[in-house]
Amino acid sequence: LFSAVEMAPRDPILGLNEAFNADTRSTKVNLGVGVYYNEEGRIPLLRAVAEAEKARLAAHAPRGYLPIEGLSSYDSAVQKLLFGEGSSLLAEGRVVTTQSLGGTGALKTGADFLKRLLPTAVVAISNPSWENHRALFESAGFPVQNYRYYDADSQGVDRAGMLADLKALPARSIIVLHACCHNPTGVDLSLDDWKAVLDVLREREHVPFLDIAYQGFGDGIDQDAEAVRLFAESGLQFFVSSSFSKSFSLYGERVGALSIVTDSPEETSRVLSQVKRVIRTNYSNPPTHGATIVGNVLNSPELRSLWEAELTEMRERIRGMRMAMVQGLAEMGASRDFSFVARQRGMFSYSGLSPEQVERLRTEFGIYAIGTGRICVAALNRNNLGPVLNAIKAVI
Ligand code: PLP
Ligand code: TYF
Repeated sequence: LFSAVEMAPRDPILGLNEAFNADTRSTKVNLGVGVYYNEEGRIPLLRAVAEAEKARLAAHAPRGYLPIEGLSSYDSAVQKLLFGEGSSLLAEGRVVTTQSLGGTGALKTGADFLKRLLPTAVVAISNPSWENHRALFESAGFPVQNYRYYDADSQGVDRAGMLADLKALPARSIIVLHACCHNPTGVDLSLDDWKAVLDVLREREHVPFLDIAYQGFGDGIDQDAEAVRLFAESGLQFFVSSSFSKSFSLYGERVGALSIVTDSPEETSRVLSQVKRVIRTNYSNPPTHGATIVGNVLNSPELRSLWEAELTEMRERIRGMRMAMVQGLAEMGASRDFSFVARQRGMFSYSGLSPEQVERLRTEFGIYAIGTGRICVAALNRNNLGPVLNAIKAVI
């Protein structure tokens, strides 16, 4: 049965993690995987989460099956976070939201549903994008293309290239867009860029699929939902995959959601019935713990404000590390200008380091980054910053 099975390639990011764990140097630093570490270099357990868990444990709640679409108090809290408290779409019953196994699960459920709706469509993702975007949509059966996005010369968005590529795709293509904190570049669209993109999507009847995995890590909860809100006002139908892995530091609990904007409550109930069918034939129904915790935090005024304060602290710590990196390298007389790092948003920076320089960082200094030059700024802290900057200066 298995004699002809070939070794599958490792996930480049998770594979790097394995190499990091096997490294015995005490000075090693992991800037590879996209995980937020606190000032002590640990993945935080948020106080809002700990409080909600304490209450849940004390309640000795039974663990029956959740509905196929997940916990309804969680699903509606997600909707308000994405579309805003006063959203007219929500009031009109035009959003389907189902709890998912992280942001990845939302993408996969959405992709499987779309395959039934648009079996011959092309999917387009940004160049570059999160590695898993291509693999997920290909495994759902779609051909996946790139649209131009990152412009290495300006360290910004190739707006003209992006718009031209979106125009050139076959009508009714599925367009995956990073709503904020672009992974891997850290380079986001401006509001004007979003409006221009929206015009092309409308004109070409493309189906937008907004992926928002870092809400609150850029400029704030509402600010980071700017693109979602703009699309909500546009009258278009679209998909949103969202994740609490980062914003609640609940990576392993797999807490996310798929939201789909429809034209009417009647459409909403038909769409929901089909999404439930996709879920049922994949994993039946989602797990209880993570969504209960997130739902309870979002729906409790005290825990909610505690969470918002902790999220602000994470966002500001990352911002501080960006500034410290720019300033530190300038003061050290680095041979290159790194001021672009301060303009990027979210956890990541496309640092401009070459594959050879990344390789030297790892072999000579025990500093792990992605071969593309992506570094996770959220893994820097006051202790490892100096050694990391010295190493960067040495390899450039
Ligand atoms: N989408 C993007 C852009 C991501 O960077 C990630 C990162 O993990 C995900 C989706 C997946 O989120 P999750 O870990 O919740 O599955
Ligand atoms: O890009 C990252 O580092 C995060 C974490 O298959 C991640 O999004 C990386 C690879 C992967 C799943 C999650």
